[in-house]
Amino acid sequence: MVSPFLLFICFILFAIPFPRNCHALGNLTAGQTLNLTETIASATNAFVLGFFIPRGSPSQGRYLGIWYYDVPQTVVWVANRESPIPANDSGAVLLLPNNGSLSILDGNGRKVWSVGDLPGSGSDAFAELQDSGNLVITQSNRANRVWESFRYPTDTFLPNMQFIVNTRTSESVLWRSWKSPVDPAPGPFSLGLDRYGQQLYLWNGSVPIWRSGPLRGRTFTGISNMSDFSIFGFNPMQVGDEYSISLAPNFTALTRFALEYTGEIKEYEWSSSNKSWNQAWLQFTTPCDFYDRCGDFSVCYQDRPEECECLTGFKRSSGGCVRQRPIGCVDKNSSGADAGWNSGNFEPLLRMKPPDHGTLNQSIVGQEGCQQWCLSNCSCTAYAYAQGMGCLVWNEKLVDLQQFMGVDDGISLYIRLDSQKKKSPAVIYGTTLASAAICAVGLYLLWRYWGRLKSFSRKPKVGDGLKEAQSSDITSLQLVTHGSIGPINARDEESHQLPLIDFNTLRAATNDFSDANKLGEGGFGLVYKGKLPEGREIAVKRLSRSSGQGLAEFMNEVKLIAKFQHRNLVKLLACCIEKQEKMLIYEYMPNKSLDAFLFDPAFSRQLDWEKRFRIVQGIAKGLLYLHQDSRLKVVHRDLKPSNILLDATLNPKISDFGIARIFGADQSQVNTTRVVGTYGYMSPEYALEGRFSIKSDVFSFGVLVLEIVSGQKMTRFYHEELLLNLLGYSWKLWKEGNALELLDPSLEGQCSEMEVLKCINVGLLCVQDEATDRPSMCAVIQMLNSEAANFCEPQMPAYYSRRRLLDNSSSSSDAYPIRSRTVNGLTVSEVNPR
Ligand SMILES: *[C@@H]1O[C@H](CO)[C@@H](O)[C@H](O)[C@H]1NC(C)=O
Ligand SMILES: *[C@@H]1O[C@H](CO)[C@@H](O)[C@H](O)[C@H]1NC(C)=O
Ligand SMILES: *[C@@H]1O[C@H](CO)[C@@H](O)[C@H](O)[C@H]1NC(C)=O
Ligand SMILES: *[C@@H]1O[C@H](CO)[C@@H](O)[C@H](O)[C@H]1NC(C)=O
Ligand SMILES: *[C@@H]1O[C@H](CO)[C@@H](O)[C@H](O)[C@H]1NC(C)=O
Ligand SMILES: *[C@@H]1O[C@H](CO)[C@@H](O)[C@H](O)[C@H]1NC(C)=O
Ligand SMILES: *[C@@H]1O[C@H](CO)[C@@H](O)[C@H](O)[C@H]1NC(C)=O
Ligand SMILES: *[C@@H]1O[C@H](CO)[C@@H](O)[C@H](O)[C@H]1NC(C)=O
Ligand SMILES: *[C@@H]1O[C@H](CO)[C@@H](O)[C@H](O)[C@H]1NC(C)=O
Ligand SMILES: *[C@@H]1O[C@H](CO)[C@@H](O)[C@H](O)[C@H]1NC(C)=O
Ligand SMILES: *[C@@H]1O[C@H](CO)[C@@H](O)[C@H](O)[C@H]1NC(C)=O
Ligand SMILES: CC(=O)N[C@H]1CO[C@H](CO)[C@@H](O)[C@@H]1O
Repeated sequence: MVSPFLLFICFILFAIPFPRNCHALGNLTAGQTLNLTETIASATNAFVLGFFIPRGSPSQGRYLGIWYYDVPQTVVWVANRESPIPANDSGAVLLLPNNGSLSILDGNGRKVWSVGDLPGSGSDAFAELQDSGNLVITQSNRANRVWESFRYPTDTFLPNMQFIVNTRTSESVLWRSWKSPVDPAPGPFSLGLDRYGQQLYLWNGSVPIWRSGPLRGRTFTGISNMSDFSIFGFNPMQVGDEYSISLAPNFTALTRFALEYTGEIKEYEWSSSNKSWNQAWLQFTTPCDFYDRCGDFSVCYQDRPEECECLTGFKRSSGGCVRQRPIGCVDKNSSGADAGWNSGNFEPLLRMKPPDHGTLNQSIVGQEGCQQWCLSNCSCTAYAYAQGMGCLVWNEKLVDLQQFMGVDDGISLYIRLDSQKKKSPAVIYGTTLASAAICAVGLYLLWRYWGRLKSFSRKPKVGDGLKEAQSSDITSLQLVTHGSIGPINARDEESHQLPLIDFNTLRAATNDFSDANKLGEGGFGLVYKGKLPEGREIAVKRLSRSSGQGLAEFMNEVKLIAKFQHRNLVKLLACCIEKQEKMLIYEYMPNKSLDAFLFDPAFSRQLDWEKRFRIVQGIAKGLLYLHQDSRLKVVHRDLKPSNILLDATLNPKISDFGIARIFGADQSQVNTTRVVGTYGYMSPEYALEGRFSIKSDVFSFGVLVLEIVSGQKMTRFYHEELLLNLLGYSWKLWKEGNALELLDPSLEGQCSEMEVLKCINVGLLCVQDEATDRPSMCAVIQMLNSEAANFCEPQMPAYYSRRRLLDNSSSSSDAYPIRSRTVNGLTVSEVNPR
């Protein structure tokens, strides 16, 4: 007698839950079947379609599913979720008939599941699993798409999928969780766009438990720190009645968003070194993320002990808060006269998740217009305006309010106050910046970063002197004319608001700009370490007063950085414009800049290979964001180790945008007669001919990579015997197959040869002489992430051959045929085009 338990074990051992490579058909044509052990693989073996048994399933029923070819047991789609093939049925097949629909037939030929009505005689019906993971049924020689699995997802959102809602019929494509880890049947949780197409909701049954907030540009306003987890963002699109949101194209990382059976949405990234999925993001990070945690007119604060607090002018009641006094607004009567009109009295709340049930009007442009729209209706309780989102107004209750912690998170929400609390509009939109702005920006900063301090009122009051200087306010000071800054067009102007901070606060913070507090010199100014009275450390960049050109650079930097949100770009916290002084206040980086580590023998050991590789990847991501993923196309022009700051975890941040240039969408190259940059990092076409493009930054990036690998400073390294600079020397070693000799000796024995070679290869491709030969940052990131080590063979790097030519005529020990000139005693050098 064999015990049933042993039988069960044998069954588990011998059943192949995920058949693979048994018989990988490429596709199904009309009349073909797929049996229980056969599979269909996509063209480049990214995904597999076949029958599987969920691991640990007690019933051992079989499901038709799609899973990753290379990644064990990660099912991304299930067909017959509710009707598994019983374990004792070995005769079931998937059939693509000549007529009828794609069906699963059990051993007795009964239809268990079917999709896609093939009209007429579907003799050329064709089912194909695409490399995106999409199972597509076509007809009429593949011209006519009858059905695709991406329209009928289960619990996984893949990079090429779209969130879709039909704005006419309100039908939405829904993701539905599994019932349990072993049962693919639909569970209670579903995810999809709401009927207005504004935002994603997660429902438990029919009750919303989470929402994303509407999109602003490419990020969701209701998700905290979103730029950290998705540098590519999401793209909205309207085609006919269909509104869709997709991940930006060319999203290459092996990643997926899964709606877990627990109701959590998790983003996973595949780590090929760990051979495991790493959780990259989770939608519930604080209790405030749960839908409507606090009730009506009540804000959820994740950092306060009370958590839920009423809005100003509201008092606690059951189910949230209620208005203490009526709003005091009389609707315009039919003749349009506005007797008793409430003329606009709003309290701003920063970094807010937009409340639910807003009405979005994207044709209203500008905050003023949005406010007017709200004022024109007495039932309007709040409004919010942001570029890339439009004007949102709320006409009833405000529910699901939350204030975020991240500086760039959320939007500014303007809550309508009752008329008794009226404040002078002059304070809110005062044109005299000086008094309003300067007197209490300290308070503002206090609130902004230390809102927890009990001694301060719960929320910032306009009367506290809070003043958000928008970039338009700065320009209205007429410090600078628009034309001199670059092609910023009005459409691109973000409504990002940047606080002003007053000069005396900064003077106190930096100990009167003492030498002891000096951190270094950047383009056009000195940088000081400062400490605000409350203890926060800041870095203050003070523009040298003498440099006339500095002003344009200053405005350039303010405008640029205020718009950026990326973990690999340094964050601008505030600025100061007072009398002759122009200062930028940044987050303070305790680890200073990359060159302080890399080129100092005492510290370079701290940068082991893993850290260096992460730094290379971080810089690449930051640069990609500048080149194509922010709303602007920006060429940095001065990428070098001293402009790469390192935070406490050695995460790199690109800084110093003093000479960065914004490119118009259709501009790919600019000619200039004023070449500014740093000796050693400028591409030849820029240094010699004044032409620059994003490929000039790619060149500088290549130099940086070679410096990071070798630990050698470009401008210091010169091989006396070979008469070669760092680029030429690297290329020579590469050509001879000795590239590993370039590696910093302090790294020996502790790193992956493949990664090192990959970096050197990428570095050499980036420093090629011809700009068009250099890869884009997008391609660089793909190469850095790829498993292969060999890409294109790099051509001879820039400056290599020129050096050779010069050898005969010159015995200068300069590595370059460029004469540098220091401007204002700073690290910026200028080269005149020839
Ligand atoms: C279908 O799959 C077969 C391999 O089974 C392959 O030879 C053929 O090219 C595929 N057809 C198409 C249109 O992809
Ligand atoms: C499926 O078909 C292949 C050949 O096409 C055959 O070798 C295999 O045994 C079949 N499997 C089942 C379960 O029928
Ligand atoms: C599978 O087992 C069930 C009962 O356990 C039985 O009713 C059914 O006929 C069996 N099917 C096959 C194909 O043997
Ligand atoms: C499909 O074709 C089969 C024979 O080829 C026929 O028996 C069946 O009725 C057809 N079904 C439909 C829906 O046309
Ligand atoms: C979903 O709803 C059910 C009851 O309707 C409840 O028991 C469960 O806790 C809810 N789950 C979540 C995550 O909200
Ligand atoms: C690999 O796993 C370890 C621990 O499980 C983790 O600390 C590390 O970050 C992972 N590495 C990657 C590249 O994900
Ligand atoms: C509208 O208000 C004006 C001014 O208060 C008043 O003269 C007029 O009669 C009102 N019209 C109506 C229809 O109430
Ligand atoms: C949006 O605002 C414009 C201009 O104020 C107005 O004409 C339009 O009717 C509004 N759209 C909606 C849907 O309210
Ligand atoms: C105010 O808004 C409400 C809700 O959207 C709407 O029903 C009402 O007609 C609006 N009133 C006016 C005067 O526009
Ligand atoms: C977002 O970032 C801020 C500071 O950068 C941090 O305090 C907060 O915890 C982060 N929030 C989430 C959800 O990660
Ligand atoms: C830049 O100069 C090159 C020649 O050096 C010329 O072909 C090109 O048109 C110029 N581009 C612009 C934008 O002026
Ligand atoms: C670099 C890269 O892969 N670019 C591709 C991005 O996607 C568009 C369209 O989807 C392709 O045309 C590009 O080649």
